[in-house]
Amino acid sequence: MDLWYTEFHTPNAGLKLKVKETLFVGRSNYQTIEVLDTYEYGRVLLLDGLVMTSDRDEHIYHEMITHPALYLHPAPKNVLIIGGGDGGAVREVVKHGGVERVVLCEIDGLVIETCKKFFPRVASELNGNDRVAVVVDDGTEYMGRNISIFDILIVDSTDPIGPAEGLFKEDFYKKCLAALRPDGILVAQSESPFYNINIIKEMHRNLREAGFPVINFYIGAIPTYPSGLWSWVMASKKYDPSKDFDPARFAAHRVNAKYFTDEICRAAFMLPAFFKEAVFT
Ligand code: AG3
Repeated sequence: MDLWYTEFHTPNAGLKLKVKETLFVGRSNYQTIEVLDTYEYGRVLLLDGLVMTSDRDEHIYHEMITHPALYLHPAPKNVLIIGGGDGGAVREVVKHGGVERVVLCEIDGLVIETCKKFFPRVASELNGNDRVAVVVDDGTEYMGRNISIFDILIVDSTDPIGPAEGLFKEDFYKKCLAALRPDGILVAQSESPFYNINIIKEMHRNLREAGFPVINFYIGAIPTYPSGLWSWVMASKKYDPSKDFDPARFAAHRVNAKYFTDEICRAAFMLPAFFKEAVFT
């Protein structure tokens, strides 16, 4: 008998994966955590039934949530990641030799433990790298204790329902601004432009209200996420991806990546007409 997993992206459409085996089901204080072994995408991490990470396409998401900001900032040294308990974003950040310290602040310790066990390639830098600190805490509270410290802050969250709801609000973005150094850069995953353009519009409004003068969205293709078309937002007080990428920095040090290139890095900020119209007019 065939076993299939379905994530509904709307009541009438979704992602369907044929399952070899269910490897783990657990329940933390925050959410249900599951690991499936699938035929097409390898191991898949589900939080509250939604796909977060798959062996086959996680690199796209993790390269795109990290490298653009790490190339835009001229000398990033201190990086904070909120969420991202699978460790994929950490793995990409430490590829930048100039980064001295990466803090991963994930609210759910069981996500970290589960990923270390079932996704060793994704979580590879969560153990034994002395540039990496793993903190199990609420991101907002952690930032409150660390003012004007970070060059880059990455919000690698779930959808804005459940534990991550607050991470899309103006109040949270104000705290991000305070935790960043004056020339720091905030990056957050910003959902599917195809299905969630209203969330994107609201994030844009909330970031502006919180006091970020430079706000740019960018896109990439993630096959296992709703609609396959995904987006991230980059906000700062200073650096602007539409003019401040320095070709010399790309040339001087290249990271080993499978999706990200310096060309992708510029192209990703070129937005489809419907996106621009909905968010900026
Ligand atoms: N972060 C974004 C996941 C959003 C996917 N949404 C969905 N499947 N409905 C995932 C964490 C990866 N480090």
